[in-house]
Amino acid sequence: MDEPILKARDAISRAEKLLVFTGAGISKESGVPTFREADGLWEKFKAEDFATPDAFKRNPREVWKWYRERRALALKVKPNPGHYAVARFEEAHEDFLVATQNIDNLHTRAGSKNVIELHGNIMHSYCMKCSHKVDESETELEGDVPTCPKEGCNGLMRPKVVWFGEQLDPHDLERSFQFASECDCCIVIGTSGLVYPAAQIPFLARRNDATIIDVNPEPSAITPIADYFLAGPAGQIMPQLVEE
Ligand code: BV8
Ligand code: ZN
Repeated sequence: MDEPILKARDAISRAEKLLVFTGAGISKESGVPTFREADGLWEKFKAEDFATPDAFKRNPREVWKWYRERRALALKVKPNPGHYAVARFEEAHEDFLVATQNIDNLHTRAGSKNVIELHGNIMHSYCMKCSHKVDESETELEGDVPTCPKEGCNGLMRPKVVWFGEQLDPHDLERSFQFASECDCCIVIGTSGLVYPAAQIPFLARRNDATIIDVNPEPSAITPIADYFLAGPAGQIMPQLVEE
């Protein structure tokens, strides 16, 4: 086993407060596309046309179609060894948090309990008029642009995700920032580290002198502050970090 992997494993096993911060790369080996790579979603679709409040106002039908397709894919795929390794850390560390930018629900399906979904969850929707929430993995909403199932409301439903220009849930963000500012080890997995405010998380951990471990086949915006850059796919690297 490589020296950096052994050292990273040691830092993880010694950590009293362990934070895992993930992005699209951890789900790539499950078959969920990333965003900013050559074969990523933003190569085919413009973020401004699908992932902004304006895009939804202009063309709710197209936006819904896009999210339904992505939801169907997220339901079809399975967590991979990277997600399972993260869930194993939680068994060994009492003070533990996963802060994910992913909306695919795969951390929860892999058994992680303490998860903050910074950008929402594609399995849920809510009414733009009365905020009524629906879990689509249980009830499929009908119509090209579904309307609120609550009697008499008729408001438009939207996916429960955070679009560009929208505020993240202030409570979730504050909790992640607080945890990052206090942790002694932060594992960053599969993110380009370009989307803010989420990308602040590893920098807050660094400021607290936490050991930063970056798992990614390519260097990212986080790599310059990493103590250990473990180059490779999460599904291969992460299981090597789990203590037997
Ligand atoms: C806000 C959810 C304020 C829905 C997403 C200029 C400068 C700085 C900031 C800004 C700016 N202009 C605008 C902003 C703000 C903007 C922002 O950060 N823009 C950036 C891009 C310039 N942020 C916002 O708008 C945020 N809100 O600021 O609100 C506010 C305040 C008050 C009141 C009102 C508003 C909201 C951002 C949320 C955006 N939502 N999507 C959906 O998915 O449909 S963003 C999208 O990017 C995804 O959610 C994703 O989670 C996120 C991050 O991407 P990554 O996960 O990192 O994915 P990426 O493709 O980039 O990278 C993949 C990585 O994986 C690569 O490094 C690759 O090498 C690696 N990889 C590949 N294979 C593997 C692997 N790693 C491991 N294993 C592998 N096998
Ligand atoms: Zn409603």
